[in-house]
Amino acid sequence: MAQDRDPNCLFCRLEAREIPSDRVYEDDQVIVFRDVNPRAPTHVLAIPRRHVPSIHALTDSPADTALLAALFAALRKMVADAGLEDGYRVVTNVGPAAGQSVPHLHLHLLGGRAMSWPPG
Ligand code: DGP
Repeated sequence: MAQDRDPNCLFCRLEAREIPSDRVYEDDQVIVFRDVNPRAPTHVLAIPRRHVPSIHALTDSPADTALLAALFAALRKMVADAGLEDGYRVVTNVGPAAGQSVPHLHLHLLGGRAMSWPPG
């Protein structure tokens, strides 16, 4: 299993409240907080409490399968809270070539404006 916490990881530090954030949801596996640099009227990030570098590091284990389900379930709650049922986008950048700047798995939820495709 992956190391539970990386003391040098920004999002592990945010999870531990060493770094403040605007937390909008939490449960035993997942926290959701507002992105510091929002790209849409609603822009939150769902992260696992334990350190996972990206979805690429996940396995087929029951624990990882449950973690993915928990991340999406948390975002679905945010969709309902923000009234985004008409449309929204969920993005996870994996690796530097895709623009991942924080190496701790996070799902972006963006909504509240029209979105174009493809992303840059
Ligand atoms: P990505 O580029 O996919 O790795 O997205 C990382 C996101 O994390 C980016 O949209 C900005 C956000 N972010 C970076 N540092 C912080 C922080 O300290 N607090 C919060 N709330 N968001 C952060």
